[in-house]
Amino acid sequence: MPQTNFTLKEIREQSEAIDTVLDDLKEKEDELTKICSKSSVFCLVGCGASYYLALIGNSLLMGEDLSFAFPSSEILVSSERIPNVSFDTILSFSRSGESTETVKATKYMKKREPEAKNIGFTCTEESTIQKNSNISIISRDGKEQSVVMTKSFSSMLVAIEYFSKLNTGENSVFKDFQTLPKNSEKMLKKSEKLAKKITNSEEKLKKFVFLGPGEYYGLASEAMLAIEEMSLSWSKAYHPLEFRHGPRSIVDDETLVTLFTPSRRVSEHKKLLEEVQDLGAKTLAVGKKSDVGDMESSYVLEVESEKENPSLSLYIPIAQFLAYFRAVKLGLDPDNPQNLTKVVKI
Ligand code: F1P
Repeated sequence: MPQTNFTLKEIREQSEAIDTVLDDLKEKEDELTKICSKSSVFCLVGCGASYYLALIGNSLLMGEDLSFAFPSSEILVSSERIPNVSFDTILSFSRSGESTETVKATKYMKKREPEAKNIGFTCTEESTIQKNSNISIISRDGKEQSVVMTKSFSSMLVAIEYFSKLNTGENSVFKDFQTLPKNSEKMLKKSEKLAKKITNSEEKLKKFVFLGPGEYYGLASEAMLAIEEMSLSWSKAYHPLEFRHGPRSIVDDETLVTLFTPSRRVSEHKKLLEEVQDLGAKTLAVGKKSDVGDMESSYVLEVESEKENPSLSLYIPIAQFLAYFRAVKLGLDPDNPQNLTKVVKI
């Protein structure tokens, strides 16, 4: 069994990374609020896991303003398909702050919209994304050795959640996040324990499906990517009720279907999970006790939070731990994922 170290260590460190990024957000809250007060049309860009951050941010901002999220490469390859609107705020997501496509996409959008404000979300000080932005939110403790994004993802996720709350006009948002680091610590312990249990008891599993509606779809997509990158396993992400329209064909007793459950339309999601179980799949319901507590599911992970809408950073560790422990069980090395580099420079 290969000796792996920093990926697991960094997954376990994400509550500290969240705590630190909250300090940066609090420090910049006034400046960010000023930008939000003048923002109405957002463009969000990122690559890989950072594109999934853009997807989550897009869903959160769309409730309040007009928002569009693009894989950075699409800004470059399909620029004629960019909606003909006047973007006033560009959000660039990049752990490294150096992914060529995100650097170029941001430059393209700023050229197209010279008046637009650009906010960089990164883990890397003095990076190109940071230097080129009007203001940047830096998750200093999100900086990691792991090729696969782990604590960088969850801490940058908190940053876009915080920003989207500021954008609703809510002021002094910091108080809404004060219990998050503690709840994150609790979730890390619960998630690691459950991931080990599933990995060790469900030997037959070969396929992993992650389901999430709205802002949870970006989360499901990141869960899918973590499984693919670390364990080289078959993995997919869908909006939950889309699963009936074809993808359910793959379900069998070698499939684990994970549902990231918001506190909305719970009964419909509960029914879907029961249908999937009837097809022979193992299921994992992740959500607040009030939503998943009575769900018919092979496994349930109750999210520790007193909030109506808990931070999505509490939902992702289970997928990261599942990916990690499965990889190690398969004799792979999560610290050196096959075919991947930490930054894609072209
Ligand atoms: C992040 C990213 C990762 C991917 C791989 C290559 O880019 O695309 O999502 O897993 O590690 O880098 P960025 O956030 O640094 O721009």
